[in-house]
Amino acid sequence: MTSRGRFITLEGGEGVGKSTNLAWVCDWLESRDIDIVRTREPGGTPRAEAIRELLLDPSSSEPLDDDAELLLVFAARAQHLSQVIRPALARGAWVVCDRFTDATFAYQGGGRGLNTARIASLESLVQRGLTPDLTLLLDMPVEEAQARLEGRLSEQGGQRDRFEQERSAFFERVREAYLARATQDSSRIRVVDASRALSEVRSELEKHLDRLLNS
Ligand code: Z5A
Repeated sequence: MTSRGRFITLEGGEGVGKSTNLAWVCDWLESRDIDIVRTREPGGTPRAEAIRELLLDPSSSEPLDDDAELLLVFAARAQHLSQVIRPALARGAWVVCDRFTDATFAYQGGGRGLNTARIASLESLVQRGLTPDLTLLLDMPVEEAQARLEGRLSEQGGQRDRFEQERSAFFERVREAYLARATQDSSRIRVVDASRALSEVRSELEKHLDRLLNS
């Protein structure tokens, strides 16, 4: 019988280096002959990507209700779990996902101030006990991360999405909520200081990946 694959998520506020390090994590695993599925939230399937567009669209004149935002995040997640994550894990692949439910507790719970018990009940409804095996939480001061993001925007252009248009206080609450969650679940969520040089960040990521690989 094929053993279930592992589920790894990368988390953190905007601009902390999730995309940059996710690519490196995938290369690291592939170089060890691990079958991986690289994906992201919100999104990961055509229908879930359509929900992502709705969530990130900064242009709409109609404000998005906070509860509608929360339900859309979980609707996308239900689709992603059934079409991509569960089948991949069942066939023994490792899933590497850019953000997952910790982001909902951080953004909708911390950032928007929604009741975390309600988020937890949607989590159990949609996930039915499935949680990541390892979460790498990239953490750094909000101002420094925003400066990195500014650098990327001025190099590559592009418009700020609906979340990126929030003020610093929102991202401070997001960061606090992430760190509080890491304290509650310290065996799964590993906090990595993302303000350091990439080589140092990666040697710490490698330590956590090695531990998971050998567990
Ligand atoms: N959201 C939500 O509200 N609820 C949920 O449940 C979920 C998501 C799942 C989309 O996420 C939005 O969805 C997100 C929360 C919400 N909004 N926000 N904000 P996303 O992941 O697509 O968007 P993002 O956080 O804005 O990602 P990002 O802007 O792509 O940032 P990043 O991936 O963390 O950073 P990066 O692109 O890898 O790095 C930024 C720059 O820094 C880049 O130029 C790098 O080359 C540079 N960099 C990276 N690391 C380093 C180091 N160590 N040194 C120097 N420079 C570095």
